[in-house]
Amino acid sequence: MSELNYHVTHFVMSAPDIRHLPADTGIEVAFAGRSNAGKSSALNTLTNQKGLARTSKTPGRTQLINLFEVKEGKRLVDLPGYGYAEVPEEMKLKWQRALGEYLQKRQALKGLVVLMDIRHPLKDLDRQMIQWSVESAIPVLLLLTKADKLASGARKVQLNVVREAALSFGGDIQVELFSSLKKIGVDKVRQKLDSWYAMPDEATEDQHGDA
Ligand SMILES: Nc1nc2c(ncn2[C@@H]2O[C@H](COP(=O)(O)OP(=O)(O)OP(=O)(O)O)[C@@H](O)[C@H]2O)c(=O)[nH]1
Ligand SMILES: [Mg+2]
Repeated sequence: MSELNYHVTHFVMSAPDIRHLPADTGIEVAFAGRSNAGKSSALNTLTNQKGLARTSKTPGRTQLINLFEVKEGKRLVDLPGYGYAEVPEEMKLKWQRALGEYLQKRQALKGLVVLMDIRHPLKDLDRQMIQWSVESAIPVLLLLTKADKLASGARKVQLNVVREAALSFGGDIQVELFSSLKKIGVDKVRQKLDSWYAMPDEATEDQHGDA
């Protein structure tokens, strides 16, 4: 059982870059990954709400930083997917800038969920995301998504391969299997998020409370 009730999560806003986000306080957990990796689906599965985050068969659907609130001061963030080939170069650079900026400047960011299709893990941009997080001392939950696409033997092999590879980054990285379709790994995600949301919130919270 998880501490927080993720089912009550609601949409807050979409922003083209970090300047449009609400005050940089509280705790944010962001979902990042290649376009089509299953980020929006995972958010919907986690919160048990079909239409919370928009999903699509067309990669590159989520082009904005989408913000959701689980509870006051505890937010989930659906980040734009990276690595989609058929997006114009200029747009790609714009997203990548928004993404890099969010990761490097957002103080509220306390945990990053990196989602990778279990059949195509650890592409260059995934590695870059993980590297960024490790350098910024942000813990990472690596999810191997669409685990339902592999038979259970192949699934375990892939999990071990990625766990082994994750060690080389040296940071706080946990690797788990995930499937929105078959609801694999959902409790693991909720437990990890609970632990991140339970982190003490330095200095900011009291100034904004109504106590
Ligand atoms: N088989 C299977 N398909 C999935 C799973 N999760 C997502 N998909 C499918 O993968 C496609 C992309 O899912 P999204 O959740 O929209 O992916 P995304 O990472 O948010 O994509 P962008 O917003 O473009 O970055 C959709 O067609 C989903 O139905 C899963 O667990 N199993
Ligand atoms: Mg999406």
